[in-house]
Amino acid sequence: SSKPRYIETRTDGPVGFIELNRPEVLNALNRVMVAEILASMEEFDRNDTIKVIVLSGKGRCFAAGADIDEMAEADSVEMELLNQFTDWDRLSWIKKPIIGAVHGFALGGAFELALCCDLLFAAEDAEFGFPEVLLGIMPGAGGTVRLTKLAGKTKAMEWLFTGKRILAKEARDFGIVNQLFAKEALMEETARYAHQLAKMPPLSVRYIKESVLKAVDASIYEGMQFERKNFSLLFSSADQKEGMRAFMEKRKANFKGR
Ligand code: CO8
Repeated sequence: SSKPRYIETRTDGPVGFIELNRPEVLNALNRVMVAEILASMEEFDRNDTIKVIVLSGKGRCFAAGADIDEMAEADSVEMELLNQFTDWDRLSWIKKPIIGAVHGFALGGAFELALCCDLLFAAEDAEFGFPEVLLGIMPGAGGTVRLTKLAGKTKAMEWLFTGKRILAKEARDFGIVNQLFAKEALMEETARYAHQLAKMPPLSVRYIKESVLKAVDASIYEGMQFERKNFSLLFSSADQKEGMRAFMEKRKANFKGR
């Protein structure tokens, strides 16, 4: 595949890194960039050696949102025909855990991208928000849905009506962010965590991710039926046999992802 223009990717053992790389406009997400993010996520997802994906931004911030220049003159028929959000739908089919690392701004579409991550780490200077309302629009890539599911209707309305920024500590207190780090330590700590997570039995992690995402969306009954199937399925993996044998033999398990 040809070299992406707006992102940079690299791997370090079992961890695949994707960095938004358009710092001169604060990593504003244009459509090509979103397509590149998706293509690289799918490539990492297919790559057997990669167990965890890390998403971050180069320069001053994670990203200041969708590229406003690109959509300023659009009309609604154009927007409809673009069907740009199919890329975002594909994002929810990525099976491996995605860790977002946010420093500085994560606004608009970039906040939506952060909300698609399975775990979110942030620097103490991180600021999240949906400023769409100030542009006379609203979120379109899941913002009203994911923020409401995560933080509840009360705060979601407040934040979305005004575009008010959510500072790092508040984001952590509302469960939007898993953990905060000093700005200088964010990438190192995120990488360390990703490598630890990569040592977990990959099939367990995969089905846990699927089941949790299902639970966000489904009734308790439906979620539990789904969980039960995944639970049973893990009993035909070699890692289940290895994990339980290792426990009984009082040794460390050696997981293979099969
Ligand atoms: N789009 C295009 N260019 C941008 C964007 C953006 N979202 N954000 C910043 N830039 C550009 C600026 O125009 C500026 O360019 P130049 O140097 O050529 O003038 C450069 O980046 C640096 O930005 P500033 O000079 O503005 O930097 P400041 O530190 O003064 O301000 C802010 C930083 C507060 C983040 C400010 O840049 C800002 O308010 N940006 C826009 C934030 C915003 O409104 N985001 C939401 C966009 S709408 C959206 O995301 C809709 C999502 C729905 C679909 C998702 C599909 C991907």
